[in-house]
Amino acid sequence: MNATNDICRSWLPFLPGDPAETVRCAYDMARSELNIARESGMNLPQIILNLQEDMGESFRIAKTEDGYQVSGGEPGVLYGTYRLLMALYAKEKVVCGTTPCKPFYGLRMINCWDNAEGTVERGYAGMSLFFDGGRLSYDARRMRQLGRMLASVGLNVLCINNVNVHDPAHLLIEEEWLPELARLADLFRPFGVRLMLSIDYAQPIRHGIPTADPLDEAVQNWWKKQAEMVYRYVPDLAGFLVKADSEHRPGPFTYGRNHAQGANMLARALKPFGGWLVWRCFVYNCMQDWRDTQTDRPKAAYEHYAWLDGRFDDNVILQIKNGPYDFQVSEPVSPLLYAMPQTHLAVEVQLAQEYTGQQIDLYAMAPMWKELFRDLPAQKVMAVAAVSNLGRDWNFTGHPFAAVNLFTYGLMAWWPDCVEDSESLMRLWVKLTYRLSEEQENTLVDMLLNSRSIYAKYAANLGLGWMVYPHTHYGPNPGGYEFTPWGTYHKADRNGVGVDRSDKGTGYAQQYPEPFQSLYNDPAACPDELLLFFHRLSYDHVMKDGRTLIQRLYDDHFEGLAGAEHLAEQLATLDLPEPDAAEAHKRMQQQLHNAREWCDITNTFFHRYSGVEDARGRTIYP
Ligand code: GCW
Repeated sequence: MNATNDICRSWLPFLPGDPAETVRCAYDMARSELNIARESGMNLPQIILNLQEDMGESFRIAKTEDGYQVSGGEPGVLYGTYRLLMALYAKEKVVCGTTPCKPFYGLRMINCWDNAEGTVERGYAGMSLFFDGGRLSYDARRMRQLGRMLASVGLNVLCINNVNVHDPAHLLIEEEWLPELARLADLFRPFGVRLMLSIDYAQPIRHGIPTADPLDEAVQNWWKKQAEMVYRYVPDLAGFLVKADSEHRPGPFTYGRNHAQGANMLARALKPFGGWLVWRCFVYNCMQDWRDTQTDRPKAAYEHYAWLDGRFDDNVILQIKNGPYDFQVSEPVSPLLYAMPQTHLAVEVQLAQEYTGQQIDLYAMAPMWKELFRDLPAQKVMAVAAVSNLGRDWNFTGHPFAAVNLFTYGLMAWWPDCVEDSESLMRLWVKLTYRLSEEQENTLVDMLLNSRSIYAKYAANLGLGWMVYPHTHYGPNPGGYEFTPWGTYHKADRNGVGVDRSDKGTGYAQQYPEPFQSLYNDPAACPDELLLFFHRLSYDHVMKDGRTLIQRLYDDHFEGLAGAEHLAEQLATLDLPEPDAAEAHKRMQQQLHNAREWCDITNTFFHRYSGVEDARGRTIYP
């Protein structure tokens, strides 16, 4: 489908067309966006913009006699303008006050997993927005629209390339590609969005240096020289993002060095330019022998990093996935996030719905982040990153409702407390995106609110994960990961299912501080949604609600399927504009098929092992 001005609207339909092309700074962008809103017919009161450089990213909205005054720095004044416009359009209360609205996290990042040839790893919204045919290739108009979307929810860092740096994306930091990269950075600058680049740890080897050892002087000097060149073209680059010693990527382990030595070497090259070195902690043995019962993958990150606390330079940020495994539906918060009080940390979430329905099945994430932010040691984490759900599709996110995840992520990254009220956040997205009757608006909000638990019930209940097709990660394959080298086993057999990660098992629960350690260690205390993540239980184990484990497995799967059917009924009642309606309906048919497959296959799988009949006599296929 071709993108037209009307269609590329994300949640900003009151700003039709494109942000102005000639604008160079956030203050001018704010003025220009106000004009666009006025010209679109929005009935705006008088709005005065007051640039106060020292306010930086913060903004303050004050009521005046005839309207509002938005004060803020570069780009705060633009953030404030978008917030005000959105509140007025959605007819929500404008939050005015004397204290400036400040972001909780300094770096609010989007990580794109885009490859230079134009594909997107785990991308479900079409090809890359930034690359094609082995080079940087983008539509400047869409870049400005993306800048507008990101700034409207306060996101400020965009890493454009995959952490798996496949050739020729390594050229992004080489002179050949830098002029084009500089042009891209210019497009995002007026939105307060800074670019970031994923780099290949072993890049010096491509330049005749025989090693990538972080303690080697030639390696250190190469990175210094390279950083200096990159910053000559893009002086405000946010920094480098690195996946090292992870899933076959090169890293310091090859040279007998630890990750503080590796990260600090790169950080020192960036330091003179104010750049951050963001180092991912997704390090584990991806070549595990399934016969090996000593190794427990969720323990890996803590074992690799916790002891290094305090040894990282002050411009290093360790980026830790929200859970210890890998973006499964239900995971506890990674224990590493509690274990490094003297190190800058970022938490990484995944908007791309790799394990959560692939932008086909409905899955709104705010309720999940609510749990994450409730349990996160807030003062110790200084940045957030999200794996992007964006692509070249007409609406950026494939499923028109998947945009709610980018939207709520941005607001949450600004002010995590707001996820407490996931419902209002999602309602705001609905109001901004569609013009629905009150009843239909409530229906869509209800669908979004329930979508996660519905998906979890049919696809991954009680903390089970990995029952998917290997590699593609869509659809049920309960034994799919059991005998693979990925360390991802639920070990279902005729006696029970789950892994004992308590002090009597792998000891993973011991990596947590209290109160989490005791909570997770004891099956009687452990929350249901994490039960089989932490414990191995027999099918006749009696759950908190009095049902047996096997009955709960059956019930949840039937309820999940019924939930998906209800979502389809609800969708049918909505008057959505095209092409949203067609796109949402098409995907809903796929979701229904998927939910049925999950329900039937998983129930049959457990029935075959347990030999226990469903107490309610529903059909479980032999
Ligand atoms: O979950 C895995 C994904 C990989 C991804 C990796 C990571 C970019 O399946 O596609 O690689 O995580 O986060 O590095």
